[in-house]
Amino acid sequence: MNDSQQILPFVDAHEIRQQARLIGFHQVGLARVDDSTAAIEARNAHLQHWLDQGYQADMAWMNNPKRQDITQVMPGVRSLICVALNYYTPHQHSSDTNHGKISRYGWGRDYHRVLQKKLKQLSEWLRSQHPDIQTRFYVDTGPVADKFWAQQAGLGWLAKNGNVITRKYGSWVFLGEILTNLELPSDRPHTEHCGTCTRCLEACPTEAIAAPFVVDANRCIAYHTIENREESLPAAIAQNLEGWVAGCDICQDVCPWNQRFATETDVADFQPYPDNLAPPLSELAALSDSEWNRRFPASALRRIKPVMWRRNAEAAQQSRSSQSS
Ligand code: B12
Ligand code: SF4
Ligand code: SF4
Repeated sequence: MNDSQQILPFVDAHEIRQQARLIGFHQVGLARVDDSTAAIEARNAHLQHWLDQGYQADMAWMNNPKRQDITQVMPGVRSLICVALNYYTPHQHSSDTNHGKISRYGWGRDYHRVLQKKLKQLSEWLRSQHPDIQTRFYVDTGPVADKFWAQQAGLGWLAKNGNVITRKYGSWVFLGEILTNLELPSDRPHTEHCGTCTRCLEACPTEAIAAPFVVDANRCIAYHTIENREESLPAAIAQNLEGWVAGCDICQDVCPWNQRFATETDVADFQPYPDNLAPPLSELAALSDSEWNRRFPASALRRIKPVMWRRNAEAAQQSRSSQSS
């Protein structure tokens, strides 16, 4: 008898789903690692191609070989419990050109904290079922392909705009997962439903969607405003910011699935901090360290340091004024 046979009788998949929902996750799905072998190979080939093209820009951590081999992340992993949490609120971005645009993912409390707290609860419950059960959980916090596993576990599909779209909430969901040594029954991988649509490719102001499903970070406003630590932004980005100073939601805003299925979240933590909805560009261009601390408590936007806010806001101001002159 192997370990999993000893463990299996103590937790059934139905109970796991029920527990995940009780904790507040909006979607939950299961993926067994050995059911995903062919998909993992195809995914790794795509990822390797993406890396070979240099589409990771300065995100050298994307080269970590563990990202291509989940068993290096957790030896003995057999299954993943994948979860999604809806973060949509009906607020809209300001159309005033004196205001900067902050993308929805950063409006409220840091999603890493919100999901980690819930994943910890689910993990602890799982481990309490049997002493041999092992778990590790991630929310964009390790070399795990959150989108790939979400698709394998049937939560949604990897869409042409580079995001996972769910049928229930569109792409306004954060993804996380628990890795476990439990052998769980796989859900069916989600089928793809972009069809012939190309709205996101056409709407991207910097042509960052190099081909359907493939985002080139070098050309993506989200990458440059959040991850790029250089003193100035490349001209092709700076001139096309369209007011975005922290991330970019354009390719999600235009998506028909989001236009039809976005639903307000019940997670109070994702309600926007008031200062994040229509921040004057002039304020951001002069943001001091202490003001940065005050404005972004427990926020994913702390990844954007004060000097980056000033750089982004100045570039957005300049592109606005050159467009109006
Ligand atoms: C690197 C990264 C980025 C990079 C690169 C973006 C990207 N799409 O990969 C940058 C900094 C640009 C970025 C931006 C954003 N990100 Co980000 N990011 C990640 C991260 C850390 C890794 C993603 C990854 O592996 N990319 C590498 C490429 C190769 O992977 P891929 O998109 O899965 O590529 C697949 C396809 O290209 C496919 N493929 C390639 N060729 C072909 C051809 C065909 C025919 C087919 C079918 C498929 C196919 O195969 C590849 C491998 O599976 C994840 C967290 C995580 N740990 O997974 C978050 C994550 C993807 N980001 C997230 C978010 C919210 C964002 C932003 C929306 C934030 C914002 N508002 O600004 C933007 C969206 C930009 C966009 N259009 O994608 C969420 C997405 C949630 C969701 N619903 O999908 C994630 C999952 C974090 C989380 N845990 O919630 N991000
Ligand atoms: S996030 Fe913005 S810049 Fe990046 S691919 Fe989407 S529309 Fe283009
Ligand atoms: S806009 Fe169209 S092509 Fe792009 S992700 Fe949405 S459905 Fe897919």
